[in-house]
Amino acid sequence: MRDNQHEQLFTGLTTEFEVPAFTELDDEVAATCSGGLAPVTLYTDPNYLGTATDISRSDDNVDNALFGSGANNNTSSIIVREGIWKIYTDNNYKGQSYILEPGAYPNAETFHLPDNTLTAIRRLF
Ligand SMILES: [Ca+2]
Ligand SMILES: [Ca+2]
Repeated sequence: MRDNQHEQLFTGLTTEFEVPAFTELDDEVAATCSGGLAPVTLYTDPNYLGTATDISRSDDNVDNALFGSGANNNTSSIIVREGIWKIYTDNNYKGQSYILEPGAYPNAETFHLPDNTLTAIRRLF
């Protein structure tokens, strides 16, 4: 995605929080997913499979703080249980980004970063 396209997307999201692709996190999904009850769980495979990494606070490089988790540059699905979070392709909250609200994001298309690129995540609210 080009930078100006991204800026347009970001502006639209921050003003209206229109996130067309994500699905509501229902009890059935929550009950079948691995991982704990952290605000966010990152999964290395689509559909909440693979290695789960619980995120409880902002992290400018998921590879540093969660060494061995496999989340860095391998996240392919995400569950957000609470809060508004922004995800980034690069460390220190840089690169492409996308804002997530509570919900279930079963693949990279739904969280709008290229697959296997997520490196940083910041809680906004
Ligand atoms: Ca992956
Ligand atoms: Ca990355």
